Amino acid sequence: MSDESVTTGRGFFKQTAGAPPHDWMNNMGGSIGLGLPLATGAAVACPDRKVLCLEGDGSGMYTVQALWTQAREGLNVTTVVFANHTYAILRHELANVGAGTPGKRAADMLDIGRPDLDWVALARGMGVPATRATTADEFNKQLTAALAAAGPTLIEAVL
Ligand SMILES: Cc1ncc(C[n+]2csc(CCOP(=O)(O)OP(=O)(O)O)c2C)c(N)n1
Ligand SMILES: [Mg+2]
Repeated sequence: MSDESVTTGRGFFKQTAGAPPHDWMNNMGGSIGLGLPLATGAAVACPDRKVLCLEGDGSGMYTVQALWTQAREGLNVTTVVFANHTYAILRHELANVGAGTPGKRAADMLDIGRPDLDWVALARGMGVPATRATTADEFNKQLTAALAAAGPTLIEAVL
């Protein structure tokens, strides 16, 4: 597991406590952009193991080119991008300091929509097969297929 899921991921430890044995790698500092290259390196180091990368959409854009490396090297990585079209954690931080409801200019600094990123197109454009899940049922089917596939895959999980 390469976990850079940021606000989506806070509950995953409890939910995966009884899962088959796995290693869980998190960002040890605060600098985002680690998730995709970390997954890439893990797949190079352990070609016999599946790597699942849990990735925030904002964080993923910092190092999106890692997908191309995964395609070129045929690496066994499934990336799930949590597409909430925002830097959600920074919105929470703004609220936590008591700054109130952000105005338009502040909100624009925290939102990464307009245009929304098309993660399926981004991945395919770098040679990584990709699908979009808009329901939990679609996600379950796509994740099952992705984990069974050899080589890199990406699922855009629309939140
Ligand atoms: C290199 C770097 N640039 C900027 C930041 C500030 N920062 C912290 S979290 C974050 C946004 C994360 O957004 P996303 O990955 O979409 O996760 P979400 O909060 O939406 O769950 C940013 C820009 C940082 N920590 N590191
Ligand atoms: Mg986000």
